[in-house]
Amino acid sequence: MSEVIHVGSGKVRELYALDDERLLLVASDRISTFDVVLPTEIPDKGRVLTGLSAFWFARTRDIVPNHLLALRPDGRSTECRRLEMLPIECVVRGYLSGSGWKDYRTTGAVCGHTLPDGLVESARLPEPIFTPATKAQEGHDENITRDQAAQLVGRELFEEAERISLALYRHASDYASARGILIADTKFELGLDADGTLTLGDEALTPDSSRFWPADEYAPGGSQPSYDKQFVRDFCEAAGWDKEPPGPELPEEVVHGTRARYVEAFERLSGIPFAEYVADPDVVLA
Ligand code: Q0Z
Repeated sequence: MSEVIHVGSGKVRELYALDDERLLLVASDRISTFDVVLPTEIPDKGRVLTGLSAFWFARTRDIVPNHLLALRPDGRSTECRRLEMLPIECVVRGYLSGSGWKDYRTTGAVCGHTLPDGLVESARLPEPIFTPATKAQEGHDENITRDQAAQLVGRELFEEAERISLALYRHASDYASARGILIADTKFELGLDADGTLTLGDEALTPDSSRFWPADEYAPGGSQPSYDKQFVRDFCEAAGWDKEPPGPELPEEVVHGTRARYVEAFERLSGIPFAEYVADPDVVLA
């Protein structure tokens, strides 16, 4: 007789302990926008994110080992190796958006990277940059300098985390841009396994852990549409919602349009029909 113990909740995910070495990460169909979880679910969203993350884990093993042990047949649950997570978020930015744009506009730099003058919002950076952030218990993660991050994890681990994060981003962003999706920025969670090996955990290179933009609509000089959540944002804006909880219920056409965008991202990136993933999640690992 075994008990599964709930050990954590994210906005849209749950974490359970399977035993001393293993966790179960479950992705729900909940969706958040403007930092609020909406009352309406997007069917299959959790499966799409779990499948995409597993797809990337399988294809980045030569860059860094990862925590994935098995996909459950439900397609939304991942059995993973328990890691000792680093106390920093490993963010990589290839484009100037969100807090990166905000910091550049006010200081000309992001996390200690001084950038060229005259960059516009959403500009592609000359080189991708590693921009670590603190892990906030509540509220937003805060960008920190490379020296602050090195203080938190030690110089050697910091340099390895930076090298791995940049290599992952370069691999994934090249791959995705050839398939019509720009990965503007992304957040990795790295941890140490029992042997002290730096290992990729959590979810990786999904639209929930990254900014995905449609490549064919890319137009620097302003904000870009979100690949996955734009219908939801547009609806919320048009509904006049004040962005304080609770959020609005989504109408059927917004739910269906948004589900279609998630499935499209999965199929474009993996090259696998989503129905094949639902029938047998292990197809993304081949
Ligand atoms: C991931 C999170 C979620 C709430 C801890 N392999 C791992 N080893 C140790 N810790 C984690 C992982 Cl993935 C870990 N989170 C983020 C996920 C619900 C928080 F589904 N926290």
